[in-house]
This record gives sequence, C-alpha cells and structure tokens, in this order.
Amino acid sequence: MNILEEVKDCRTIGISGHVRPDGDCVGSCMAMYLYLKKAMPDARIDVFLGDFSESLRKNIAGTEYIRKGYETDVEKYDAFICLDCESTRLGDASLMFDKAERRINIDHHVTNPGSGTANYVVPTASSACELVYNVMDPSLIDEPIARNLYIGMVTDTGVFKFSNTSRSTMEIAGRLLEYGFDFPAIVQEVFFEKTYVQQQIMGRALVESVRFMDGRCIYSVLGRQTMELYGAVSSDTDGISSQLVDTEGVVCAIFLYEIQPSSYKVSMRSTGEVDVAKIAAVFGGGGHSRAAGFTISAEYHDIINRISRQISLQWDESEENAKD
Ligand SMILES: [Mn+2]
Repeated sequence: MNILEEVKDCRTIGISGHVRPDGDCVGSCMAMYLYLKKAMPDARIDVFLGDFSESLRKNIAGTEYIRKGYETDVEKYDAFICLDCESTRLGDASLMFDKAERRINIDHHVTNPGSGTANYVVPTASSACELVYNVMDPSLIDEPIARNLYIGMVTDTGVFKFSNTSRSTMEIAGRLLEYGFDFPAIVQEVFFEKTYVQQQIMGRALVESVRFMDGRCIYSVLGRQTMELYGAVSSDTDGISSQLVDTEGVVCAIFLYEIQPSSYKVSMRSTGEVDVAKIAAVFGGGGHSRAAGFTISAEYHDIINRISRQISLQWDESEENAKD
C-alpha cells in the first residue's frame, strides 16, 4: 500500500487508533498525521485519540495537534485512517470512520479481519508503526516522523525482544535511527521509567500473584480499593502482565484489574505455549497470540476458572495433535 495513492485528491482526512492508546497507537497516528500534513499541505488532516501517558506526550512529536474530545465540524471525511486496531476499537472515532468515503485500515492484530475499503493488515508485523513506515515514501520522512515510528516499534516489540521482531523490523529501526534522535533517552522514558505509583502497584501485583496449573500459569488481581489506595489509574497497570510472565517456569500470565465493581480488564501474556489471542476471542476480546486481553463482568475466581478451562482445552488439543 502507498498511503498517498489511497488518499489521493482527498480534502479532509481523519486519523485515529484504538481506545487506551499505547506507544504504537500514538506513534503511528502522529507519524501518519505529520507525514500527510507535509505531503498534502492543502488538505485538512484531523487526528483523534483518547488520553495517554505523559511520557508518550513528551516524546511523540505533534501530539498537541490531537483534536480535543473527538470534536469536529467535518460531517463526513473523504478518507479516514484506522491505525493499530480494527474499527470497532476506535471508540468515539468509529462513527467517523464508518461514515467516511474511503476507509483505510492499517494494523497488525491477528484478530482484525480488515475493516476498511482498503486494508493493510499484516499479523506478523511487529507494530502498526512498521507498517506505516512501509506505506510512506522514505524521502518525505523527517526526524519527528522517524522518532514517532521508532517509539511505536520499541513499544510493541518490548525494545526488540519479542518474537514479532523480524529482520525487516531491525532494518527499518536502523534506518530510523539515522535521523539522529536521542534514542537511549527516549527508550528509557517511554519504556523503562515508571512512576512511583506504577512501581507500587507492580509490587502489589507481584507479591499477591498466585501460580496455578503446576506453576505453569500465574495470575494476579488488583481490586478497586487497592487501585484507589495508591491513586492508580488504568494506564498505570501497563507492563504488569509482562512482568508476571517473566516468572521462571511460567508460560502464561493473567492480570486482572477491577474497573467497576465485579467488572475486570483482563490482560494475558504467553511465552508461546498458549495462544492467548484465541482465549481473548472466546470472551469477546482480541490481541496477539502472546499478548491479548478483554473486559468482563464476573467474579475474579470465576474468570480465572474459565480461562484455565480454555488453557486446558488448548493443551489437550495439542496433545491430541501430537498423537496423530
Ligand atoms: Mn500495536
């Protein structure tokens, strides 16, 4: 896909990504915004995103142009670009996407069937940013665009350590580095640095974690009272499930936090032995085979039991296949 071909002659273009945007989502949206602004100076380009962390706001270029509260006076965009998700996860931007003349979907989530009139969905790609790089003319990329793409790639690859990191991921990252941004400082601030509150709830989640299924799985739950005690918000829980799955012997981690009484956001990580995207899909969620999630109203014991059953089913199935 060449994005300038896809939006050719468009006078109004909207851009958005998933709710609770992460580094890949904000990075891809802002890189696309800055790129189209530069390539199509006469077009009106609007970008819509929900709230995200201060470290992303500080390091990703152009976030001051995000339209507040999803407000716009454009009745119907000539083109709307949905990045890093399928259109059902666009939140308040999903109606704008549905109404747009041309609907462009660029994503790397395996559960995305392609929700646009033009789709560039590659589940094996490391990040939406890697795909956004591919649809750009390299001669129009500049330092802020490169930095935004790099931040997205760093976020979704766990700083190039996850299995989604490929030769092309490294090649693109290498080319982006040549634009000369201060990548060690950016990686530290965006990926490694945590607030004191984040460290505290990480500690609570680790201390209170429980291993099950012979120590091959682990879960931890943070209730609303605990979240309130530390003054933590949902984005403060980022990284907890990844930390849990790093436990020796563990192949699947489940982290739950209560968003409303008896309603949980569930985040799962796997080392590859369990396909957590499949489990998330059973509960109406989505993601990748090694990182996925969903939201559910139930008691947490019940949630863990139901997930355990799905894990057992997968293991039984793979045993059956091994026998064949
Ligand atoms: Mn992503």
